[in-house]
Amino acid sequence: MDWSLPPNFSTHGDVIDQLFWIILGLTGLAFVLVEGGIIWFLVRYRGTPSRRAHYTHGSNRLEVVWTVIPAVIIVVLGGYSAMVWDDIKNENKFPEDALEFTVIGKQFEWNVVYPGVDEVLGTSDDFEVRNQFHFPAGENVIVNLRSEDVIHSFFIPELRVKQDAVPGMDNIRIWFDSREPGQFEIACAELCGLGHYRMEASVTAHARADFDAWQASQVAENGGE
Ligand SMILES: [Cu+2]
Repeated sequence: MDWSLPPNFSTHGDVIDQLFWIILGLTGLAFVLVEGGIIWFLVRYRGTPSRRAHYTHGSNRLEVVWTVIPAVIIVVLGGYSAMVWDDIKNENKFPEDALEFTVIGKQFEWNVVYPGVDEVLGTSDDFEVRNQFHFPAGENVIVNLRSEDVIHSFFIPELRVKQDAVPGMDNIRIWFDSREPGQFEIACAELCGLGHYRMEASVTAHARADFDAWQASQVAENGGE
């Protein structure tokens, strides 16, 4: 059984995974220390007829130590997480050379609007494909995420990208890349109705030449519309 994280294909996934493992390590260590302490105290100070109970006011020094250490860890982790978040989510830092798509979630499918050969959305050669998201690997991708009805969540684990699509919010944008070609899926990660379980789309990161060939085949099929 593969219990670890799914393989990471995206550039920004490295630092997300690093944060994940740091937090898991710290919380895991705290878990072992606390549970170990509970068991040790249970055994060490178990009831013994010959020993009387002892009343203590505790130790100020100990309490300061075990309050300050977690507080410092949380502030450092919070600051670091905020920096990572800003690098990935801040639209002012989005790459300028990205290829843009629009993905529209609705009960219960994902429709992808492609910019077409001119690579500009909103022009006459745009075309739409249902439940298939194709894009070139090794290039930056921006997705304008929309919803037609209820809240859906656009989740591609291998690309470390997850974002809610919210009806009425027409300004949600996310960027990511896939460093290598690969085959993934978008699983809707927000319970959105009875058909939620079947709301999935295939995701293909192609080598550039393969993406161009796929796009040409789509344009031919749709009569250039
Ligand atoms: Cu959904």
